[in-house]
Amino acid sequence: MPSVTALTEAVAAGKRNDALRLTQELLAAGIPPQVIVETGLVPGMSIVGERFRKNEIFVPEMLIAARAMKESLKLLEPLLVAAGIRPKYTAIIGTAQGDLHDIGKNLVAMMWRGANFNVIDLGTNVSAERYVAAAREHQAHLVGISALLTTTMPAMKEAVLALKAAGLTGTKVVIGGAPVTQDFADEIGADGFAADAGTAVSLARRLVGEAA
Ligand code: B1M
Repeated sequence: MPSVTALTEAVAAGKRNDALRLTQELLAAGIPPQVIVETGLVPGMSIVGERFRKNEIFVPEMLIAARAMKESLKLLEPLLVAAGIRPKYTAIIGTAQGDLHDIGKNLVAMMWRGANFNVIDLGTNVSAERYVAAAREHQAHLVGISALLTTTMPAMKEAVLALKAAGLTGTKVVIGGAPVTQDFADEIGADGFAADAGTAVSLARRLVGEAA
């Protein structure tokens, strides 16, 4: 009998062929796709996030793990869609207006997907109005804003203020990026700050009311 724990370990180690094979075996053994995602893939990416946060692994290992997760998801996604199963939480993410840096933002998006969030990526140079419109349209539980330039931190503030002024009571705002700090998050009224992609996952889970 294949084990979901083996799948978790394959994802965490970035072994994509093993991840694919184990997913096939689990499906053949009758394990529902949602159970494979929740008990196999998500814990695998949680391990990756935690190791990254502790500087035990770096960006390349994280990308390799994500690739293993994607191999497995390729098999699972059509089955989940056919069964009408969608992730419980939706997150919007983008880089602040005027800012074209997207490597960190993409890592956070990838890790949120690994935590089974439905992530809508607005890309870079995102205006306050676009964050608000997307949060409203998708009834987002989270909006994530990334900034890498000190000169785009005011745009981040503008976006947070606009999201708060829009009265989207079910939407929490998370900010991050190299020049951003917890003090800045407190100052502009963001609901949370994460220093890295691993922490962004535990923060997101906490903010939507799931155990971190
Ligand atoms: Co730019 N750049 N850059 N750059 N660039 C920096 C950021 C800079 C620090 C370099 C330097 O001067 N030492 C500097 C900013 C100085 C400052 O404002 N304090 C700088 C500058 C000045 C500029 C330009 C103005 C240069 C110019 O044209 N004169 C220009 C601006 C363009 C613009 O945005 N309008 C510019 C352009 C570029 C490139 C296009 C060439 C390229 C970006 C390519 C791309 O992103 N697709 C680039 C790059 C690559 C960098 C450096 C070298 C690397 C950034 C990066 O990707 N880091 C950077 C110097 C450096 O950091 N060493 C630099 C890796 C990434 C994984 O880390 O993004 O911090 P990071 O993400 C982390 C965390 O911050 C966190 O999690 C991630 C993973 O742990 N995180 C979040 C990020 N977003 C988060 C969101 C969250 C939570 C956590 O919640 C939503």
